[in-house]
Amino acid sequence: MTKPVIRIGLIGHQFMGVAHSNAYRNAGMWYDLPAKIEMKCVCAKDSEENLRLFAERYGWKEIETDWKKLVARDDIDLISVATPGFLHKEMVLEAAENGKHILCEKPLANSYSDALEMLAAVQDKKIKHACGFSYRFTPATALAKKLIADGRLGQIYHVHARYAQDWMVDPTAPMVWRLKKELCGSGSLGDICSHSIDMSRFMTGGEIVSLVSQLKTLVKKRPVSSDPSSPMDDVTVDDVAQVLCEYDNGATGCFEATRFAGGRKNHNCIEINGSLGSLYWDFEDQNYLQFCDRSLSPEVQGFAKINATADFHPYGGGPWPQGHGIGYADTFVLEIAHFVSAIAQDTEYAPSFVDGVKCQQILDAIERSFNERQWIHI
Ligand code: SOE
Repeated sequence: MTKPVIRIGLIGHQFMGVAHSNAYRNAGMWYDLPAKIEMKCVCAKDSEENLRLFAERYGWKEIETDWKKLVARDDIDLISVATPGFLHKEMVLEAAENGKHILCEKPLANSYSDALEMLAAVQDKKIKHACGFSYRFTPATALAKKLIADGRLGQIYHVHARYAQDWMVDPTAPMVWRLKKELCGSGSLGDICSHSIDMSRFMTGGEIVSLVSQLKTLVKKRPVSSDPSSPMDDVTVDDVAQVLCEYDNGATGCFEATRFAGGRKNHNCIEINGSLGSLYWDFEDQNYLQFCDRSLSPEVQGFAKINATADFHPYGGGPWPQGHGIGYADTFVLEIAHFVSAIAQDTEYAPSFVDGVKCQQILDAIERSFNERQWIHI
């Protein structure tokens, strides 16, 4: 039986555009998909010459400089939005209007109200929608979810998540779009705390019901460029976000997101403690899940370091035999393999825009709590 073809239009050709391109190009190689992926067209705000070089290198058949033309084409089935957050809403609304399936990078939008509008636009149409919380597609994080769902941690007491990087710790590092509120919505909060919030929902199934927060901009001005005589420009977002919260299942939570933690390169980690055990996962050691099983006799209790790469682990432990592991790019390959399969088989997909909106609601509450200096009940 011939497989249906899903024709992709990508918008954005920077870091996420490359991650999406690699995933569309390799998903069908690593996984036996129920559909064929056709990398039809890449669109970005760049010269035609640069776009052509990108298309050639990453495997796109055509180029387009006007995203509105791309989302209206009747030979495109799926739009991948890999642009800065300020563009997400208009692109998603237009793509939804044209009946396209949509994968939109995280965070879904630059505000909760925009995210709600985007969800409404896709819900009353027969289109599938995905929000790019790619870390869910790590065998070790999915194993954590399974162990919690199987009751191996018992009652969940604590969620403790820290997402720490250090690419902004140098105050002379020049201005980037991720530091301007009108472009990115928020700083570490939306960029990386969003992953921790989603991961805590994914692993525990719990929802945050109240929170209090602190947001801080540590370096308030940055040079516009690396040129020594460059003028300075204002940073208009948080550099660090810290949150205390409570979940609907009674658990307490603590989050920190910063890009000023010297030595932390992509230290996306989470620990979950329950009545029967604990889990710890760190992206910088992403193929392993640490699990403390309190049902064992005390003299042998402790964190066991599980190599989550065997074929009986979630997602088959990755595309290779046990022990070979996965990398950052593989989570996007798994994410897109699952999304394309959900489209071809008309099955449920998560994380969808519903998860994107839920995360945006928490981000909004975190900003309100800081601005109003009080606990916010969601
Ligand atoms: C920058 O902090 C960033 O690229 C995030 O935007 C990504 O979501 C994360 O996966 C890596 O770091």
